[in-house]
Amino acid sequence: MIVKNARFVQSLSAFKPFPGQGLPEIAMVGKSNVGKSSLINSLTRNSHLARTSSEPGKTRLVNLYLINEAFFLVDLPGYGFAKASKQEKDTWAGMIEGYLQNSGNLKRVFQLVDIRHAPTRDDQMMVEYLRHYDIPFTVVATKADKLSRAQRGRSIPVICRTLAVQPWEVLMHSSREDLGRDALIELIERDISDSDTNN
Ligand SMILES: Nc1nc2c(ncn2[C@@H]2O[C@H](COP(=O)(O)OP(=O)(O)O)[C@@H](O)[C@H]2O)c(=O)[nH]1
Ligand SMILES: [Mg+2]
Repeated sequence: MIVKNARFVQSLSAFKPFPGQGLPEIAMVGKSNVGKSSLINSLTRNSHLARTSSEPGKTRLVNLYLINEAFFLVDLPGYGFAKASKQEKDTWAGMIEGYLQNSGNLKRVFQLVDIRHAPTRDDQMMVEYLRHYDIPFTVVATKADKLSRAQRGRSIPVICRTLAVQPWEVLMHSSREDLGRDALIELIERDISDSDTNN
């Protein structure tokens, strides 16, 4: 698949109908600062599409990006931002859950974890949630450029163990080195063409 065009459609602070709703959706979830917005930019090869920040806790909305007028990439608020108040955390959790429960056409979640660190309790809870609701997901180990090949090889089993996933359910990615993009694009392509044949 070639990404011919990608555009921001809307930010939602609570789930409600949006233009284009009904097209397949692929959503990014993960801790604040793990690289969700950067992944959207990498997938679309547009470094200015989704706002990235070195400061955690910036995306407080559900941001919808329409790709090739055919499907949405959805940037969800990051969880696990230590400095947020309890009330803010509840609001974010509510937004993530509101989206995941209400999206009628969610094909897959990319569950992002930083390849350098063992997944947190929040990551584990998120994965348990996805499993519980039978939402297909793929774990994306982000920022792979920060580790050597040998270090990467050691960190994948830790991620697998902590999240109880198989090695083939984890894809490495780097926005800096354009690593792993093709595999993720292929996955998206499969997900959205499956939805064509099911309709
Ligand atoms: N080295 C490296 N840095 C990354 C990568 N992806 C994201 N970052 C950096 O991590 C920070 C957070 O990224 P962002 O996409 O805003 O994370 P988000 O909060 O999950 O949306 C930014 O400073 C990015 O430049 C990557 O693949 N490699
Ligand atoms: Mg972001």
